Amino acid sequence: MSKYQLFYFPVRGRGQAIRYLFVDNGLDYEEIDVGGNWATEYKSKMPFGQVPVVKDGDLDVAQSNAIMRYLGRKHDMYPTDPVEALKVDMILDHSEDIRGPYVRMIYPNYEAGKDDFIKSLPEKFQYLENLLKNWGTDFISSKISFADYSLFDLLDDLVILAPGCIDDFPTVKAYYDRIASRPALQKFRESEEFKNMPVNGNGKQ
Ligand code: 0HH
Repeated sequence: MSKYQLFYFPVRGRGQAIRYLFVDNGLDYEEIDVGGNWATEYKSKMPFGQVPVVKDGDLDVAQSNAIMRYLGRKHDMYPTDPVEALKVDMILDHSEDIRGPYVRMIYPNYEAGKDDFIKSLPEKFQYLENLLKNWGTDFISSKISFADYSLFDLLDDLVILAPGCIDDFPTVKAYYDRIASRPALQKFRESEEFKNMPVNGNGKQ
C-alpha cells in the first residue's frame, strides 16, 4: 500500500484527528505543508478548494469528517453493526456541533466570544457524560473507531482553551485520559513536531 499524503497547514486544526488515526494505527503517511503556496499552488487543485485532503494513491479524499469515515471503513474503525455505527455517528455530529462554534469563535471573535463559548460547554459535556456513562464502553463503541480520534482532539482543544473544563464530568475525563495514554499517541504528543505545532492558524488557543 502506498503512503498516504496529508495536505494541510502546519497547525493542529482539522488535520489533527487524521494524524492521530494514522499514528495510533501505524499507518504510513507524509505531511504536505500547503502553507507556503496555498493560493497559487494548492487551492485550485483541492476538490473543494480547502484542506485537509488525504491522497490515497490517485484518490483525493476531502472534507475532514468524510476523510475520517473513509479511513475508518478502510481500516476497520467503523463498526458494521448499525447501532454501534450510530453511536459513532452521533458522537461525531455532536463533536461537530461544538467544533463549528469553536472555530467561529477562535478565528473572528476570540476576545469577545471566548467567555460565552466556554459557558456553553458544560451543557454539551453533560450530554456526552450521560451517553458515555450509559454505554459503558472504553471507547464510543466497543473498540476504537475513527470518531474517538475526532472527539479526543476536540476535547484536547477545549482543555487547552479552558483548563479543567472537563473535570466535573468523570466519564468524559476518564475517556480523555484513556485516549491520551494510548502508547503511540502519547509518544507522538511528546514529540517536538507535535509540541511546536500551533493549535490554530491565528495563534489563538
Ligand atoms: N468542511 C471542511 C472540512 O471539514 C472545512 C475545511 C476548512 O475550513 O474539511 N479548511 C480551511 C483550513 S482549516 C481551509 O482550507 C483552518 C486552518 C487555518 C490555517 C491557516 C494557516 C496557518 C499558517 C501557519 N482554508 C483555506 C481556504 O479556504 O482557502
